[in-house]
Amino acid sequence: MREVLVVVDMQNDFLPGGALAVRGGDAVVPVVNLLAARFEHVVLTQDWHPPQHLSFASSHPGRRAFETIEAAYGPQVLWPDHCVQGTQGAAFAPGLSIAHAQLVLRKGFRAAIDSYSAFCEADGTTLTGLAGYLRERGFGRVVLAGLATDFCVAWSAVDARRYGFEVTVVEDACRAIDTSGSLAAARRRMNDAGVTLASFAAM
Ligand code: VGL
Ligand code: ZN
Repeated sequence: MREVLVVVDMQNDFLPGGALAVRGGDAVVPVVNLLAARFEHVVLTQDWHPPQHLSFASSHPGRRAFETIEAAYGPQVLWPDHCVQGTQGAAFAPGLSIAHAQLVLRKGFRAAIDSYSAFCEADGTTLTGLAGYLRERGFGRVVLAGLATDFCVAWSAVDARRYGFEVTVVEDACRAIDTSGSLAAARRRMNDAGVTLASFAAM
């Protein structure tokens, strides 16, 4: 079966020192590079928000980061401002070395809709076009790595199953934010969706 590696949000703001730092985010850069070298086909995703994005706590006076609000489409976790379009924080990690990546897919660019998933935005209906792209190119299996395990990786993995792909998440090529039990919940949702959780050594 033709397979593609999707590398999720390996951006400065998710590394230590960044606006929404993921613990150990820097440690997975070399692992992701090694993993990517084994794949002929690689897609990179890039979280890409306009200033004053709905997911930013700063857009909601009186609210703080990591609180949850009720958006028009359902619950939305509020984050520090991160991955603002065109900023250094939104740029790929300097150590990321995947020159052969074939597509960079940006997501979260609509002011009023977040998008953890690389396939479908948080309103549950707005598609990014990735499923169509991967299908047209004949891929049957999607392998995922990157940041963060419990948000963009997990949502992308579950959606990839929903759109009919075989899915493997390389857990040690990912790191989690883990707020309010989000990692345990994400692993449960991935298991229930039929996502295979693997280690780099098993790849
Ligand atoms: C992400 C929270 C907000 C991620 C993106 O890449 O997992 N998490 N935006
Ligand atoms: Zn984001």
